[in-house]
Amino acid sequence: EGFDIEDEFHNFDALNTPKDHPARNLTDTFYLEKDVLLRTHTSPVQIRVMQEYEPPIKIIAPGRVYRIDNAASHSPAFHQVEALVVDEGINFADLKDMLNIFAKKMFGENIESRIRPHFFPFTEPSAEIDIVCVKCYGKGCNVCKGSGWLELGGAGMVDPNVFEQVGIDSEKYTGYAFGMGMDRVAMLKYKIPDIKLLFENDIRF
Ligand code: 2NM
Repeated sequence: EGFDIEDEFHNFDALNTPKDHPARNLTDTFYLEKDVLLRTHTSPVQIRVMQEYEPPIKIIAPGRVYRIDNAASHSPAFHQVEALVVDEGINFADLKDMLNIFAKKMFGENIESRIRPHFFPFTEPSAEIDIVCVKCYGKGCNVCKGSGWLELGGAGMVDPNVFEQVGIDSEKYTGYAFGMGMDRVAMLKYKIPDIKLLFENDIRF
């Protein structure tokens, strides 16, 4: 676990996020003052661990994160869990295996999952993982917006530019990372219709 209050280096720069990336905007990120912000993901924990420790590294980083978003179905504070593995010889097959293991442990041995190409500044290649819709089992409905699939999280191989920012030799080491919104995972698993139910201190939650 790291800090809810971070600086731009650990939240954006070290994660290979361009200076003009929209996630840095005042309309997307809560700034307390210049160069002081509420972390928008738990990835700064991974950056701090990679700065302080030599590989092999295998960690999970759970915690609260903050994004400005006034959509009724979203919460300005929510929870992520991210995972990071860095060692010699870590490859995309290792990542796919771990994502499939995670999907099965969380949603049951018979869950169907798929991995789609995606883009993140901090991983290359990047992917998103979907599970088959927990409501309609793939037919298409209002929960999955007709697609039959639900997005579970993002993942990828750590970009060499990130290793360079934290002083890890990208010729020697490779790594994978993945992350997801735990509130969203809980909503899918327990069929909770509104994220705000998780923030009202109702003892049943
Ligand atoms: C995600 C998706 C993809 C990620 C990457 C890193 C780091 F620090 F190693 F570069 N930490 N977390 C990552 C990659 C997180 O969450 C949706």
